[in-house]
Amino acid sequence: MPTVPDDLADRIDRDGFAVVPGVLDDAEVDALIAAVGRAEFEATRLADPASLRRGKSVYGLRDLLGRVPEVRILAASPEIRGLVEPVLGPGAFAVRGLWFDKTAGANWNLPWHRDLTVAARARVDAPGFSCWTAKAGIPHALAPPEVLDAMLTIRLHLDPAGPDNGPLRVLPGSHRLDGRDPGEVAPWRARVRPVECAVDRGGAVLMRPMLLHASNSARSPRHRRVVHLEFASAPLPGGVEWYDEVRPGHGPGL
Ligand SMILES: O=C(O)CCC(=O)C(=O)O
Repeated sequence: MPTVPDDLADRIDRDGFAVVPGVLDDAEVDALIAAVGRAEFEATRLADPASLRRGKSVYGLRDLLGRVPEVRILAASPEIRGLVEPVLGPGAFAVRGLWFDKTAGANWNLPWHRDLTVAARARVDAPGFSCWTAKAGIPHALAPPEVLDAMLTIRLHLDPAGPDNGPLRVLPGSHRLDGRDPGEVAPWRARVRPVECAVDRGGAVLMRPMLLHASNSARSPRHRRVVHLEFASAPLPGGVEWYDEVRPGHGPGL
């Protein structure tokens, strides 16, 4: 089990992120690489729209909770609950899973942004939700800030991420909008020094989705595989429903 820092919830509240080493051991990382690798191979073979592509190269997969039973089990495991519950409380549940890789064939970069979308069971034109779209057939919308503020993302690193392979960069504290426009980036860039999240294999980055984050392409591309899990602890407002809800003790194999 990882050592969960006593001040984890305070750090997430203040900085919007925290790096926690040693969440998964080598065998758990190997098992996840194999399980997600199989799902990615299958999605590629079927030209499944859930696979994220750059040219011919696949660099990620959507709906990981629905497609990879091992990830569903992981999201409800004691290791992950031990990180989620201090921040979101015992009623938290996983709502979305994504997979990202960065390779020589798909050496992508991402500009500064916040994660503002949620996946829903169906489109409902409720107040605060906008820009509905379908991603791999799943309805997604921009969500109200109060929904995003109450969420937590855990990015589990299956390869080391360091200065030369495009690690996640964050602007500490930028998750606190204090009424400002979520689209605002320049004032934060001018005021806050970016932090590079170096993470070892098996470590995790916890972050609020509203935290401004970015990543450069890798200087020396090699795998940089990440299982990205999003958690919430309350129903969505206005009759919108989460696309998925994974709790301990429910679902296949748990
Ligand atoms: O893995 C990364 O570098 C960033 C991925 C990400 O933040 C995103 O897609 O929003």
